[in-house]
Amino acid sequence: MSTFNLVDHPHRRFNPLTGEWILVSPHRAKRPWQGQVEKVQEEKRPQYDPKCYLCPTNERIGGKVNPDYKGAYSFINDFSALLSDTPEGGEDNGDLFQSEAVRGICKVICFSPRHDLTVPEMEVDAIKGVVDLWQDEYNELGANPAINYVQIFENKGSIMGCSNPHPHGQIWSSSNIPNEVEKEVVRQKAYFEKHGRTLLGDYLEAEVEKESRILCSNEHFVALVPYWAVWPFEAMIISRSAHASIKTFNDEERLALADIYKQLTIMYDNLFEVSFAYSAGIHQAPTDGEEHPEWHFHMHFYPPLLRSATVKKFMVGYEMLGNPQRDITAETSAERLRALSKVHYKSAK
Ligand code: H2U
Ligand code: ZN
Repeated sequence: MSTFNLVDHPHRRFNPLTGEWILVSPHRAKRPWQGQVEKVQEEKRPQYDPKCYLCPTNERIGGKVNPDYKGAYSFINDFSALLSDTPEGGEDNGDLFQSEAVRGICKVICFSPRHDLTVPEMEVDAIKGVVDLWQDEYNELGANPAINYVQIFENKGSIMGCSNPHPHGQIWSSSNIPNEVEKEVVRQKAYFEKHGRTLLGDYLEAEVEKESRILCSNEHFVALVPYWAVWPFEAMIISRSAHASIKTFNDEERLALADIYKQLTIMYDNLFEVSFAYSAGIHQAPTDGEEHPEWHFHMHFYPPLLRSATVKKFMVGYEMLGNPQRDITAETSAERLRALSKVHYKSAK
């Protein structure tokens, strides 16, 4: 038997942010692939679509009319999952029946008035407008005493259940701290108490040294495929300094976040020459009135595509019952993404 290595042998990797393990089966990535690999023909969208409920001046489903907005624009979701006037309450019937009322405010953010654009095709200055609005929303929603967490996210592509191709994201802010965030609160707090430094600060330092999982970077941010990635081309953007949240980013840092968001999404689009679907979102300090020196700003990208513009990974079987699994290693994914052109495939044509 040969000696163990991460390139050839099945192994599991630990995610220090969540405390969960993921199974890696690199030997399976060597299987021949006989399925589809075709490119998809993407429809060309108009700059303005009179039937789109996110385009400027159009009427939304509930009857409200969008202003003739020129940059990033946000509004209260007409079908909010959380409501600000839910009465306090819940059920506390022993260990088995627990429930609790949740209050919150949900918003939709149009990234651009242009119906035909996506983040990788927008100008960095225009993307900065989105980042500026994220900051304003985090500050404003977070200042509300009823709001203890502000989840900013983007669902992109119909295969992610996104209902409209107009570039947009969402914010769900709530009185409770959601599951994924709570796991990271616990793990980052324990790490900070033990080491006096943020978990992601130390992780980023080690990754920058190793280089093998780094995708791109600028003065204030680094994008990488995390060691513990679950999705085939999962990535994270991590701030070089340990900002607990977007609140303390200055103008230059907001521009740098816009820049790396564009760099990463260009890589993504270029991988299969298709507008790359994903769910992405910011994880940052809860707005529960506590100090959170353990928190380190980061953004997760969870894209489902695996082999081509149409073949995606399914989280099923063992993954639903045991734990997630991947074939291609995080290092191989990083290598493939890094090798791609830095110019968006559409503008290169
Ligand atoms: P997706 O990003 O998943 O497509 O969601 C778009 C959101 O826009 C969705 O949460 C909201 C939906 O409730 N929406 C409105 O607020 N007004 C509308 O007129 C249509 C959609
Ligand atoms: Zn539109």
